[in-house]
Amino acid sequence: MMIGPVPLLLLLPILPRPASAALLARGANGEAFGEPAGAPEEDGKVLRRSRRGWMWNHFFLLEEYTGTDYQYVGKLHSDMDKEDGSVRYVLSGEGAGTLFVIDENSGDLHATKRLDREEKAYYSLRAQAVNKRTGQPLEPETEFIIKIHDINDNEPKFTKDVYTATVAEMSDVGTFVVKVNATDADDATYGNSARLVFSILQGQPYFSVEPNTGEIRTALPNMDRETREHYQVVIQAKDMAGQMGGLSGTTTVNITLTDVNDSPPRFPHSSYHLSVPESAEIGSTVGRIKANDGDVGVNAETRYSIVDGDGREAFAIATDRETQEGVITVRKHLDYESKRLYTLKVEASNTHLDRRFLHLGPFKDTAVVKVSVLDVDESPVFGRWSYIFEVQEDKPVGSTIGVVSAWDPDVADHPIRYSIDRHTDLDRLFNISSENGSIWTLQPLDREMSKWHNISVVATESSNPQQISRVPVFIKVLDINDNAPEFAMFYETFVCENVKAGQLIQTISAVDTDEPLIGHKFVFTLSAINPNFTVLDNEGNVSMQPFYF
Ligand SMILES: *[C@@H]1O[C@H](CO)[C@@H](O)[C@H](O)[C@H]1NC(C)=O
Ligand SMILES: *[C@@H]1O[C@H](CO)[C@@H](O)[C@H](O)[C@H]1NC(C)=O
Ligand SMILES: CC(=O)N[C@H]1CO[C@H](CO)[C@@H](O)[C@@H]1O
Repeated sequence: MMIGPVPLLLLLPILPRPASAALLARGANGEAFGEPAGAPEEDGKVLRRSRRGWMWNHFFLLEEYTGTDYQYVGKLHSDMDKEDGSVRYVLSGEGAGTLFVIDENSGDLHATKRLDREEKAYYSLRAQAVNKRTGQPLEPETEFIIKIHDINDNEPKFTKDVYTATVAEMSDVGTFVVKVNATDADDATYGNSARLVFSILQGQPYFSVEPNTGEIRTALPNMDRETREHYQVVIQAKDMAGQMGGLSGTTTVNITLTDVNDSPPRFPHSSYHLSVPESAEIGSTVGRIKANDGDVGVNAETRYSIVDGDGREAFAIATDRETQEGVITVRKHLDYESKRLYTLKVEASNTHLDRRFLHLGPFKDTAVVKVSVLDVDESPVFGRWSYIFEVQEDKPVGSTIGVVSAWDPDVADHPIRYSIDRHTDLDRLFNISSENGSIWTLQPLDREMSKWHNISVVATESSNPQQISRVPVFIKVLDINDNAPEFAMFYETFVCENVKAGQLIQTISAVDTDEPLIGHKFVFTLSAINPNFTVLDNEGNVSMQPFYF
């Protein structure tokens, strides 16, 4: 950190001062600077001012002196001093007697300690020449300044130990990435101790640093994130304007290339083969295919579509946002027996295109997807959703009332067996031919007992009893007039002996269980002819039979 001592004491003039002081100073190197015009210079001897009003009151002292002796600062001399030993020099002010000591006889000024400019750059002191004998001042006190001269004892320091920065891949050469900053505690106004120059120690040829500003820029064209994403760049700052012997500091800059859409989606295979059972429900997934995209995020977003093929109607494709896969689904019912293989031409295309990189495209790709429909052992199919049969109630037992039919939709076309679900025909009124599906009665039917017999017929594949279908069979029993009218009740009629002719003595009604339930018309006649009574039909809904004498 410290460089060797360079004993150098300078003597400089400052602005004219209208004083009568006559104290002169001479620098440690014996040279005088800024001597007013016309001032004679005698090498090795104290300079005398040629003109009153000029004051030599600046000393310069190198910081970080490491010598064993006191560092010589300079010499004070009063022109009242005839060098006869009668003058004593007295020092006061900052550090007087501690940091700085004066030889009271010769006026030689020394620094007792190592001084650090970065701690304190100026010391303000006063000196006076007094008569040794009388103690009287020979002239007014004189102020002077000791300026601590900078040496390059501070290395450059970056404001951050580690910088992180990003820059888009494929950026043009010279694209700004980040600016690094370094400071140097040394005196920037003097010499080159604080003049920094940046250079790149690691990170070439990808990046460069501007020597004076610390701006890091890209240095290589077509830097591809998909090839390499992270770079560690080491930047050095060196003072002394980068010259030999300067001090240096380094910092690390972690640079990440950000993604641009420079990679098109590409199917890894030109054709795919998927299969789906014919029983697959609409909307169910057939399979997934994926076009690879080297980019990330929105730059890898891909949309899939079916652009051609005989399966355009039967299948659909959508994008899984998470995985960027194309998901093929069933769009309509499939039937192995009618079509067993579909072909789809699927296109994958990027959704976020970057105009600057379209020449790296096309940003889409196609693949052929063949979808095989797999045969599924399907249950028998009835010719109708339901059957309605009508049967007259007086049909003899064993009469066929209807035929149902079902078949196996599979290619194998296995024979079908029919049966009646006995839970729907607990009284065993019906039977069915297991071979031909014809249904007949096992018992007489009575509409007046039950007008409907709703049963369920089961069709089973003879080769696979698991394949079962059912169909409802509604059997309607039709009415025939198989019931005689009956009197609604037993009638016993009493007639008074003095009853008058034409007087109503009894109303009679009848019922019939055949259809219709109400509204039957009955004809009433007297079975025993007795001229003393008559029956009158009043043609009402309910038949009434008045008796007359
Ligand atoms: C159906 O099969 C039954 C015996 O199971 C038979 O009596 C009937 O004649 C057959 N009907 C037809 C239309 O073949
Ligand atoms: C049978 O089906 C017919 C027609 O659907 C319906 O009117 C009737 O109520 C049903 N009978 C029974 C007992 O379910
Ligand atoms: C058949 C019958 O009973 N006829 C009777 C009708 O009424 C007359 C008069 O009351 C009787 O004399 C009949 O016998």
